[in-house]
Amino acid sequence: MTDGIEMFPLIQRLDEEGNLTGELGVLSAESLKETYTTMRFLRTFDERAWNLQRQGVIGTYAPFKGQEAAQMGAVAALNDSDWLVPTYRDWAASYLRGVPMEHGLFFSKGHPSLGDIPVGKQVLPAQVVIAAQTLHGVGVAWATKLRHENVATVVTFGDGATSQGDFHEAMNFASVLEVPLIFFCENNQWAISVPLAHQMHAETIAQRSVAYGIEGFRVDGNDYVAVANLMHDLTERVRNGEGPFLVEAVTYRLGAHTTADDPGKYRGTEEEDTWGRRDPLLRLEKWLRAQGLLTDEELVTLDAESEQKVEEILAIFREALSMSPLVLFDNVYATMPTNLASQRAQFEARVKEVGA
Ligand SMILES: Cc1ncc(C[n+]2csc(CCOP(=O)(O)OP(=O)(O)O)c2C)c(N)n1
Repeated sequence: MTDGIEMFPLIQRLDEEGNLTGELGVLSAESLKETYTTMRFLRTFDERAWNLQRQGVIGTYAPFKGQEAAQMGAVAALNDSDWLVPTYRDWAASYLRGVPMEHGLFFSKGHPSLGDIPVGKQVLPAQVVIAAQTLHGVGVAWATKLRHENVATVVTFGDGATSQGDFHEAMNFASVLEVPLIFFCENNQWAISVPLAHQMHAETIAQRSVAYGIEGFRVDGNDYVAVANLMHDLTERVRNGEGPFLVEAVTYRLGAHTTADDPGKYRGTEEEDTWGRRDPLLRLEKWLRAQGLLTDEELVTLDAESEQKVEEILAIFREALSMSPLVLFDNVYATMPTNLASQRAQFEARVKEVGA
């Protein structure tokens, strides 16, 4: 049997003790401080979103705590004309591409603005159907190739998505068509309650690339320095027509699958503690402190600023909730069919009656 771990050794540049084991590469100490600031804000947002669900303010929410470095690294090298095709947990990646953070809350609330991508931002709305976006990613990348646009597309998905037929069709199609696409798997070890070992008999997801005749990579997904540098290289290479590629970012979902899940039912605290020590924020924090670039006082300021930003997002979100429920009928048909028009009229009467 092929030894996937030997064939695809884990690429790492910053270890969990915060020691550099490789070069900073395309990154600088200043840029890493900025990255850490953004990560800290994203963590604050994610934890607040969890609490908002508990308070009944939003519906089901899929936290990304622990996956910040993977998601931020996945898009680190993209420029304005490149595309991101994300899944439902990718609020950090989408935010960096210009999707306002309140969209994560709209999505949980079923708010009609959940898919309103700002004009000019090359991001698809979050996908819930597991692995479906891998096919959309191929479509986007193929379109850019046919138009000779010379742009890169990154499609993100979980380890569970690689057990779906869509993923394999997408890999095959992308490879045959040689599209400028990077398949970016956030291997967070669990597909809800199903561990990776119960999903596949292979040792790594990266080795799946071999079957499709493309190059694969396995990177420490909690190491922003490694992920960002790898994605920088691969983005350049897909622009040069060398793609597609498969990246397995080995990470961990530190929290529950969603706010409707209890991981205590299927995994132990020992595993969670081990991965807790590999937290992407911790290692970056350790490195920045060792460089004299981060102090306790600055952390207090960063937290206050993060809280302030989250409050601003919440204000926008609350304002958006005052929208009439009748907007559910907008943007479906250019000309509304009569049966829908009659349903709208009934609903409007009911809304008036109950005063919603
Ligand atoms: C086609 C399809 N089948 C089943 C589901 C139900 N479902 C929601 S999340 C999930 C697990 C996905 O795991 P993974 O791809 O590893 O992503 P993660 O949630 O860990 O980020 C499943 C099976 C779904 N959304 N779509």
